Amino acid sequence: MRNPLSMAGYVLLSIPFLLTACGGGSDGAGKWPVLFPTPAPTQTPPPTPVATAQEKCSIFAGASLAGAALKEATFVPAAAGAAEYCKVTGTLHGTLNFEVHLPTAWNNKLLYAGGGGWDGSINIAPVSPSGATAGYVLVASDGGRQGDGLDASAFLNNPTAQADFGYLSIHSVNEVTKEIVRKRYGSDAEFSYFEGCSNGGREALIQATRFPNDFDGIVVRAPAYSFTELFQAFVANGKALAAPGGQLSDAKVSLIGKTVTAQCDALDGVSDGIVSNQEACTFNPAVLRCTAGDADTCLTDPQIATANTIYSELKRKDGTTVYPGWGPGGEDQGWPLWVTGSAIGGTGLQFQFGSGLVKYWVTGDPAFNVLGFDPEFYSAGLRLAATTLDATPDLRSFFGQGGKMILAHGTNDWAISYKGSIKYFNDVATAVGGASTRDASMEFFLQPGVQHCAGGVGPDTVDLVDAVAKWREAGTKPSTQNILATKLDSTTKAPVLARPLCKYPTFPKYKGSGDVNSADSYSCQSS
Ligand SMILES: [Ca+2]
Repeated sequence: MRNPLSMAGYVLLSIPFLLTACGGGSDGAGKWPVLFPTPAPTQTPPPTPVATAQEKCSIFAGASLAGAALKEATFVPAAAGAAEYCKVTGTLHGTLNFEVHLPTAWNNKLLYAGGGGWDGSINIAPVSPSGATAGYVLVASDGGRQGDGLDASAFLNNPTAQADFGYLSIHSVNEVTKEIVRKRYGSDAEFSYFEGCSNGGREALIQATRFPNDFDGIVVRAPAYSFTELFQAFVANGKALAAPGGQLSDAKVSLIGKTVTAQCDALDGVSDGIVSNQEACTFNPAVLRCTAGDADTCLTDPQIATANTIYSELKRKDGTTVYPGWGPGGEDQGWPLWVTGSAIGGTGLQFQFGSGLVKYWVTGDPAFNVLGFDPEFYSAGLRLAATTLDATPDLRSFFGQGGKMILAHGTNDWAISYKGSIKYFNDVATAVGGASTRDASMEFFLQPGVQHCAGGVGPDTVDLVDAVAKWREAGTKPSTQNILATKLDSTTKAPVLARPLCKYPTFPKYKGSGDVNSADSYSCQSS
């Protein structure tokens, strides 16, 4: 479907206009010499009118393109420092919705922003600051279902929804977006990037492994790359909390958080409230055991058991590891939302997500008692779910096409453990033929004191889209780019502290002097 104001339409409309201007028309060719005496003056034809950015936007409204039904096409003028762009929305097979932003001042590149939770809505705001400001075509989608990001009921006996959420939606929408880009700009994106956190980090790794040619560079933040293993750990933590006496009040959680900070903060050379030497931080909840009755200043044995479940590896009956467990730090900020649920007046998000997988994907029973779930009894169902949901560490094809990957994870993440990312990073080395092969195309950064995707006491703002683009386009490894992680004031958005972003396994260590909030006062060290 073409709009009459498209470029082609202008050319057709302008022919009669040219003839009229030259005095031509129906008088016949014989009169032309009269109109053009010798020597003929130089004739400058009127310029071919160029469609405005608004007109180039409007052609997408209601159009069918590459199997997608496009809906809205809205021209959004520049405002509050944001450049003007064309917002296009659309849907594939009625249930997979997407949104594309086409900037008028395009940098010839594309950035796909990953989703979160069980998706259900579109969040097109990139995590990295340059994603929104550098002129990228932005793309985002809803994973193939609509509604609350905690609700997995759409996946019950629904292979289309399962496949879209599991591995297909990003690739499908990306194919449509390529056509939109060609139509809008007359050329393909020179480079395409993907950035996602949480489930969006899983999507990033699914793309890299299943569709290795879709993106030139991928930023993977706090990835839920193994839904089935992570969610088994969620259920195990929920069972521990639900055991008699196993729940933890906010006062107890605060006690744990403060104890960890007191024990580990100075291991990085400065008591600034941020535990940066995470590797050296060990915490045994039993040090808080009550000796004279239950009180807010101590933990009972069932409460210690809950904490130990969370901090320990989750193992099968045969002793093999399902999930590496969580490291200590930031409990007082993360547990009320993710673990105990006090921040949301009910069940923690961990158990809610775990319940969704058990009820709607593995057992197929919405009434299933998740506290009674035995993963080993349902091992076949979990394995089947893993074939749709989980990413492998085999990045050979992605690396082979020149793809570059940055993996980053906050050490105070109480949704997804940074230890899972360490495991993934190690597994990639095995899968691609060694650490040196991996390190030529992938770098990994821990983010001290950062909670899930953002927030926490640590510096949580870091531009990894800019970093991966420099790596892919200029060959500069992120670890040589002097990347800073900053913490922004929640109101003014001004940086209040900065640290060097340190490549795993190093951490920012205080030099012993200088402003504790300045990155110059730190260097990346491994001990
Ligand atoms: Ca510290």
